[in-house]
Amino acid sequence: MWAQGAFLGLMLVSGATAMAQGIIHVTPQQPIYYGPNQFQTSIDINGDGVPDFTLFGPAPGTSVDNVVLAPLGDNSVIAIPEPPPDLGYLVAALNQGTSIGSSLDPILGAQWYNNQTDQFGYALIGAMATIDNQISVIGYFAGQPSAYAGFDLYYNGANHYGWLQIANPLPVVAGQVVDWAYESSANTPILAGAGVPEPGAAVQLVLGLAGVCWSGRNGHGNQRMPHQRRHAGSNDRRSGVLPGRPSSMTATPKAAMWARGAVLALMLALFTGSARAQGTIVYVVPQQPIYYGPVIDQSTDIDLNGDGVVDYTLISQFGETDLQPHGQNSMVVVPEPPPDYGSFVAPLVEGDVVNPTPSSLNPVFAWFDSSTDPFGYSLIAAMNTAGPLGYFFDGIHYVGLEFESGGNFYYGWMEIDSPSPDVAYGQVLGWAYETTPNTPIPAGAVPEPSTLSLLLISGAALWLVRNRLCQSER
Ligand SMILES: [Ca+2]
Ligand SMILES: [Ca+2]
Repeated sequence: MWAQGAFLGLMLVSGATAMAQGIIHVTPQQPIYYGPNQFQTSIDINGDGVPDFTLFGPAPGTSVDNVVLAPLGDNSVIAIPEPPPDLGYLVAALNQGTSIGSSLDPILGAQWYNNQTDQFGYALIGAMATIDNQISVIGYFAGQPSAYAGFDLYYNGANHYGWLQIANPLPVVAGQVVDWAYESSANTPILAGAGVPEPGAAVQLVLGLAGVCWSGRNGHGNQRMPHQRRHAGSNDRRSGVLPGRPSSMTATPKAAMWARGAVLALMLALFTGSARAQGTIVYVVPQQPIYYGPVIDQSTDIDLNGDGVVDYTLISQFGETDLQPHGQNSMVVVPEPPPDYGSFVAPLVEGDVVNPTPSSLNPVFAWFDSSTDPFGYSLIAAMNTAGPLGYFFDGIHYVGLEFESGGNFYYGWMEIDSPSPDVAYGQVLGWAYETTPNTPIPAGAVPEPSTLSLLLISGAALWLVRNRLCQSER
């Protein structure tokens, strides 16, 4: 609220005309997460102190896990009636660029929904139910990294159209309201996603070098990846020595990510020998996002060092996600005290040094022991009737790793983003390991060669890659 006020204040100062008529864009100060758990969040679109929509779940009296959006007052949201015999409405998930206005002709089957439209007073973002042991999900947002809900904000006796961006990348009903915008001019249509300010100069600088040749060519970039992989010497993920740490994967366009992979490949090819001699850290960002969630029956094999031998498997099964080490590999866990069995993966914070004695970090930490563990894996996060289980909620955590390769043991870390405070889902952002055996590594640490050589290396590599790829583009 405060930030929003400050933002509006800034706009008043810097662009009074834009304020008088135009699109107002708002990024909430606190992330607005949702999941099929008890919660209620009021959204005040225009920051006037009057809530305009309520996001909550599960709706009272319903037997499924659902999340709904209720328009308050005279506000409305674009929704699609459920097919008979079901009752109710589903919030429409619009693509970027969809026109939101009084006429909804271009949006098949959709209509404006307000709290007088039916007996419920809300439309579903999504719902999950277990039918014959199978999870069934309804709603239009599940599995969409970015989609828009269109709304009509009614104030000063007029309609003001706008959009809410929702990120719900997994096929579950859990996600986040990212931001929103609305037309301050009455009765003026808005395009979904329109009105977001250009990224700041600093961000463009960071991305600029890598993206200089490939921006806007995401589709082509993907096609060339197999060729580049041969240079990287790894199957399907990038590995290498990174000069810096990305603040977030999602903040980096795919093209820039890909370019970085190319840079890493070259850096590895050219400088691996000397880097190894110093003892160094290899940092890996997976090429494909590794998501996990409570209702996805899937496993993801993780080959930390790209040698073709799977080191860990991330197992998502009904209700929980687990980490399974292979061979003599292990990770830092919190063993459950008897009479309970098993363990939870320990949530290391940045800077915790992964070392032979995890209890030095916390007395309850220990290495996972597959010779005595009854399951063979450790729990990352789960949801059950008692609530959330495990430690991977509410932000970034690290897993401390010890893995074996070629008869030697190496320490490493894995970074996991678990955005929700109580819904067990998230993403493995990346991992790193020490290339010198038996050498402790601080969680979150990435390679730090000497500044000068780093600059030379990255400059040379970037130049080479740029030229190579720009030429091949022609
Ligand atoms: Ca309001
Ligand atoms: Ca491996």
